[in-house]
Amino acid sequence: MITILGHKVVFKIEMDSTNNKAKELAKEGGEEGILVITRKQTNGKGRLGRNWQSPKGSNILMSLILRPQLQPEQFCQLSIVSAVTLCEVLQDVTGLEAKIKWPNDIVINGKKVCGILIELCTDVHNDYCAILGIGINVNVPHFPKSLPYATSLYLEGGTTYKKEIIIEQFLKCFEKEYKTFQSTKNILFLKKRYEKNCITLHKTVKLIKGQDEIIAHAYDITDNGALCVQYSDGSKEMIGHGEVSVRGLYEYS
Ligand code: BT5
Repeated sequence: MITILGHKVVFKIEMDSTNNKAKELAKEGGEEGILVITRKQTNGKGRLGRNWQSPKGSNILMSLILRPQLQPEQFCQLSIVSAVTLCEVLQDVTGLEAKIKWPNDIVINGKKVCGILIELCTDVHNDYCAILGIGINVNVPHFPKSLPYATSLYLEGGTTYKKEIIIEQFLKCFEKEYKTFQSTKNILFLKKRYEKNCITLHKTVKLIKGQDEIIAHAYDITDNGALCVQYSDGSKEMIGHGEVSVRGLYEYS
């Protein structure tokens, strides 16, 4: 039963970014669970200053205001909780083999179908909020040449999908996982499900940090969601979200 998430929906046909709008509302004191949705973004944002492109109408573009009872440094684990939930919801709704590319891209057949962007902000009372932004390519029939590694549910499944059903399912399932996460304060409760669906684990990957690229073997994720890698000289490192980009050697970036 949905009790909090999506209890109030703010919809506008066009926005610069649903994350920006949700952040603006949160800063003014907007309560937990407000869902911001649009049909078109003029300045859709990805992580690390990248952009998110989406043609009008065919896709899900949404952001949730969250006010978790957590330390700010635990907020990034929300991306793991949301990635597992989204991956499973997309599998259930479409029957397609959705998978997670660490930390939180959802891919199908090696191409990206969904991106997640979590941003932190403080409101007028200096309380922390997290903005959970989600872009899902649902019914888009083709992508520009600049996005060779993007795909949509339509392209993979050969049929159109109802966006409302995906959103509803996600809110219902995420609310449950979000509550558990707040009570346990770590991602142990869904680590096995993350591992089962993660295409990065137990693979040789390329780590990209600025201009530097280094090959490593991804052998585990920590209880906080960091990726454990081992280099060819045997040394090991834990990679946190947002520190580097991780790419498979053969699949998309
Ligand atoms: C993400 O960033 O994947 C997070 C994307 C979050 C988008 C949502 S939409 C609703 C909410 N409001 C916002 O303003 N943002 C959130 P990142 O991992 O940095 O991936 C960005 C990269 O993915 C880009 O540099 C492109 O290469 C690629 N890309 C852009 N648009 C794409 C699309 N529609 N499908 C697949 N890949 C895309």
